[in-house]
Amino acid sequence: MIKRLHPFVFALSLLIIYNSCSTSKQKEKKPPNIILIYLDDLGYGDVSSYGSGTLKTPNIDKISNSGVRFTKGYSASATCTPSRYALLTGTYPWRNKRAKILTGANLILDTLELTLPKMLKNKGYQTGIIGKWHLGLGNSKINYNQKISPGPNEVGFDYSFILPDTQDRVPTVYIENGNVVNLDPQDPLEVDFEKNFEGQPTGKENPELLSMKWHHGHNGSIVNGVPRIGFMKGGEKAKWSDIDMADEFLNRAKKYTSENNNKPFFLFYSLQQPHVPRTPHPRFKGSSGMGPRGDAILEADWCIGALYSHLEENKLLENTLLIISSDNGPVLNDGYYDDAVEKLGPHTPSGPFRGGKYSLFEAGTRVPFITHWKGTIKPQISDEMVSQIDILNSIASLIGSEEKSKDGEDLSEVLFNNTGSGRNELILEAQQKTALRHKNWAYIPPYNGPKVTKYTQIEVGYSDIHQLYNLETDPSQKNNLVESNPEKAEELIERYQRIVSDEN
Ligand code: NG6
Ligand code: CA
Repeated sequence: MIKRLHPFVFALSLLIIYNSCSTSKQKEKKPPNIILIYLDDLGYGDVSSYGSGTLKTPNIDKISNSGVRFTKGYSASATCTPSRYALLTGTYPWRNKRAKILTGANLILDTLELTLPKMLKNKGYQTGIIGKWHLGLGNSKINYNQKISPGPNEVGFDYSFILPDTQDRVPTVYIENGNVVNLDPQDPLEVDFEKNFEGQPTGKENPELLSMKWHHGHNGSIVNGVPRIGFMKGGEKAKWSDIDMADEFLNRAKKYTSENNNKPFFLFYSLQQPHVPRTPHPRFKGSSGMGPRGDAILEADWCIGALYSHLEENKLLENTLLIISSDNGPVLNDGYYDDAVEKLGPHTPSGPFRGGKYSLFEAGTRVPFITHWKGTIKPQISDEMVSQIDILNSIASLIGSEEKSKDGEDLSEVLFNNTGSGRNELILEAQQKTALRHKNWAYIPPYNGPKVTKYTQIEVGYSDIHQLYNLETDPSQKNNLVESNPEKAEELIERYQRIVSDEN
């Protein structure tokens, strides 16, 4: 039996429907919070939803299975600083001669340059970075005992809590908004990358003090039993605890999202794992069966899951866009004896690809790349080519900003709307050398130099001759087609030269 509605009830229902439509429209218009979750040296095959390794990363998988998992997602470079430079500026790193692995260097970003956080700030966002920075600090010799500037806060971040370079480099202290955290003025901090300070133990001279042995490099100052690159003296109270670093960043990231949501926020959550030295908290010890590298990845996976749950509990998930990626491909032994090689077993950090960190081959830059936005992005596996260099322009387009970077493309449809096409071509960088991806093709110009990295034994992709690979039929780059397909080779050489000769 159909009951007739009382006219008042009918009018009220209409009003409720109208209101709920308009609120959902308003909701649609509200710019999303954005969290960029960036790992350090995590390989394509290190995430189990990518289907190639044996390590299990349930938390990243959960996000990847309910978002878009890109199978052709690239970092701009096969090392950290150049990738981070490109991520934040949308500019190819080979345009900036200073964009190479930094050790105690000055800021390589121009404070007038467009950056992702600046663009977001101009659109009313609150912006923060928590974790690894590695883009340099200051513009002359850094004095750690006073406010350090310019740094993240001068290139667009309202808040910064950073690990200045890498976990294996001094100074082993956190810097919050330009100030070394917990620094006692009575115990000033000094840093030098050339020579040691008198009387200070080093990895080279005091092996008896080490809890982790160095394999190559990394034989300077000892902090928490771990020898580092470079020398430091003083700043005792400010030194970080390596095993607590993941919790420190996670807790600050959680706090940031809870305390800054009166405006839309952008958080660059820049994890240190699984870069060396691998120092997972003892509660993860043995969790992977692969030694500290595997355990550090599981720790990172747990942190990502914990942040996700925090967003869920705080009802922030529907209005938060998550992007997960890595700054470069994987490496096993990167300077310490930590069983990464010995305990690897059948796991394949590079996935089906050749090379790894430092390499022009695919595994140098083909990395996990995931976007997630509950209720907006539909679950999907995308084979479109996307690069981290496109994140700035794509987010700009998403939130209605007119600002545009030099080399990025607007891939907002692909990244955030399950439609559209990715890039056709892309220049990749590894240790100041470049190569081209064009559709399914990879082209590497001839380069002189050792074919594998000295200690890590990673194939870097150098050869006396041009290299051409069809990634569709030969993802592991085994068959150089330069002789059998000269027309394609010529086309790609021409395309490559056209892009890299544009130096502006
Ligand atoms: C290299 C280090 C390596 C790592 C890398 C930076 C030596 C011999 N090797 O110079 O261990 O720290 O720099 O890694 O010192 S990155 O991911 O930040 O680019
Ligand atoms: Ca890295």
